[in-house]
Order: sequence, then structure tokens, then C-alpha cells
Amino acid sequence: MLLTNARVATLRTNDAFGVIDAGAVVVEADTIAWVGPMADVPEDYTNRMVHDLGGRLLTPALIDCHTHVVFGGNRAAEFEQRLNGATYADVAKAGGGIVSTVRATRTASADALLADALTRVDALIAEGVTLIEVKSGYGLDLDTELKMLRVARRIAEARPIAVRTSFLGAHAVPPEFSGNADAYIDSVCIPTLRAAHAEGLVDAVDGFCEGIAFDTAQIARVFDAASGLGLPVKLHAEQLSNIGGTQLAARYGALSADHVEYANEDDARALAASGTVAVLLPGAFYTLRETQTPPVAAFRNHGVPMALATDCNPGSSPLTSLLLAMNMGCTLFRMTPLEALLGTTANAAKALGMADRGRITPGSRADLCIWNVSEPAELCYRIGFNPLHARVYGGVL
Ligand code: DI6
Ligand code: FE
Repeated sequence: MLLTNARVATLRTNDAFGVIDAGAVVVEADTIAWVGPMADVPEDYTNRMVHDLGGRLLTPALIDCHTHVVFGGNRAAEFEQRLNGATYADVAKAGGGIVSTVRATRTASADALLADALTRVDALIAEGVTLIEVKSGYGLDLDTELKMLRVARRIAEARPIAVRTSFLGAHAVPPEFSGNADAYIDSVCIPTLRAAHAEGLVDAVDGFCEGIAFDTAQIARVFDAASGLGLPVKLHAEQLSNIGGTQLAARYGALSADHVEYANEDDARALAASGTVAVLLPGAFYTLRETQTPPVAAFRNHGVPMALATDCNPGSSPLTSLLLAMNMGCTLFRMTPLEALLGTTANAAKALGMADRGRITPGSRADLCIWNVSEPAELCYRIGFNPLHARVYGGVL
């Protein structure tokens, strides 16, 4: 396939959009074979199926590198309760919060979980997403964690989208272990990780390192188990306070440290040294009405790669628009449009350990977006508008 007459934002390097005006891209099977000015397309590529893109912008396809799209039920009722004056404690007492999602996820069938997840995945696909990360973490018992991960794998069979799974057994302490987080980690979380890995369900291991979840010593035990299985790690760190999760993630060479609103200059240095991506999640920042923004300038100055994701989940970020996450990354966190686009392409791929995609370069996977805009900044600038014209997934338009 030859895509021609395009404005190609290659993102070849991290310092510019790398735009080629009147550009062309040659796709062979599921791989980009050639990119350059349309006037220079090599002779042997010109007898392809040609698609004239009419001057439209062509970018790498979008990647949502942090989602919890598989879950039961929703939390609209508690959203409403809080806006009618209920406190967080009232909501928790009435059985709300993360525990209510755990309950709904445990009782839902795999088919129902998949059908529900696909409604969210379809919204992402409609904006040009071709790869999502999906976490477990609403089961918190063996059967339900495995059920969630099997459903995550089925998403890639049901839709033209790639899925990377993260085991998030260390997401919350389930009610039956209330006050006994250590016992949960050792007797449920780690054995469940081993079982899920044995079934080929785990691509990475995640945790929630926070005062209201697990401390660094508990997460370190999970990470040691992950290392023993040869699995990469990532971490929800420094979302609501700084308790050392980012430094821990860096020590384990984590793929990413996510949220990181409360990370500091030292944390930025550690992430830069370990090559760990800072994944910023403005949807949760917005929903929780947080005021502490992540240290974007420090990340920028120390050369920490930054990604942006939806964090799609029923509690803190019921967001299914990656374009809106890009807009929020710019407006709320002061990222540049280049940083926002790198954050949902090349750096999102890096956060998932998928070096074969996220840029338009020969040899990269042919996952591409064709947009009804001419400038890359327009993808971040508009709010609630979807300019996707077409999507190429694995070389298929
Ligand atoms: N951080 C969050 O903000 C969510 N999980 C996490 O690790 C909260 C998830 C929920 O409320 O359901
Ligand atoms: Fe999350």
C-alpha cells in the first residue's frame, strides 16, 4: 500500500514533529517500508494500491498505555451522592468506592465484562487508538484476577486492537483482608501472579503504592516475584503523596511510573537514570479535583520521557477519550503539543516496552492515523472534537 499526498508527522526524533510536507508512506504487510517526500517514492513501490490522503495529516496511531477498561458496574451513583453532599466516608459506609467495583467485577460473567469493556474500547478505537494496556486489580482474588486478564486478552480477538496486560493484584486490600495487607500480598497477590503468568496472561506487573493502598516494602515483594518470573514492572506512584514509590520503580528499572503528581526533582533524576517513562494521567487529576500538578518542567529538564493516558476506570477517571487526555495534558499540566503527541505514541510505546511502534520510520509497525487537520497541534487544541478520518492497523486501512 502506498499512502500519498499526506502531511506526515513522523516523530522520527523526540525534538520535533518531523513533518514531511507532500509526503508518502509505503506499507508492506504490517510494516512501514519507506517514508519520504512523495516525489521521491522509489520506482519499485509505485505500482502499489495507492491512497491519496488529500493533504491530510498522517501520524503514528495513538496508544493508551494505562487503562483499567475491564471492570463490573459503574460508580455514577456515588458520583451523584457526593455532589448531593455525601462525604467520602458516607460513600464508603454505603458500600461505595473501589470495593463496590470489586464486588461488581467478582459477580459479573466474563462475557458481560467483555461486552462492557468493548463499549469503552470502541470509543478509544474511534479516536485512532491501536494499542491499549489493560490492568487487572478489581478482582483481588485468584478467580476474578484471572477472569479479568482472560477478558483483557479477548479484547484483541474481538476488535482490531492490540492489548498489553498488567497484573495489578496490589491495587487495594480486599474487604476480607481488611487491616492485613501483608497477608493479602503474600497469600493471595503473589500466588495469583504466578498462576496468571503460568497461563500466559501477564505482560507486566503493576502496583498501587500509596498511603491508602500498599507501602514500598509490600510493593517490593511483588516486584521481586515479578523479577523472578522475568516480567517487567510499572507502578502507580506519588499520586496523592510522596512515599518513595517513584524511587522504588526506578530501582527496579520499571517501564513506567504513573500519576507522579507528588514526584520531586530527585525522583525525576532517578527516572531519567533508569530510563523509566513518567505516565501522566490528567483524567484522574481532573476528576479528583487535585491541585498538585506533576513536575513536568523537572521531567523535561532531566530528559524523563513523558507519556499521557486515560487511566480509564470507574472511580477516579471515567475517561474514554485519549484526545481529551492530550488536551488536558497541555492545558492542566502545561505539556507542549509535541510532548502530548509523543506521550500517546512513541513514549506510550516505550512505557509498554513496545519499541517497534509509535514512530513513522522504516521497520516500524504500520499503525497509523489519518486526521482531518493539517497541524499536529490541532489534535490537542480542540475539545470534544474527533478529527479522525481513518486508521491503519497492522497495515490494514
Ligand atoms: N489510582 C486511582 O486513581 C485508581 N486506581 C489507582 O490505582 C482508583 C480506582 C478506583 O477508584 O476504582
Ligand atoms: Fe490507574
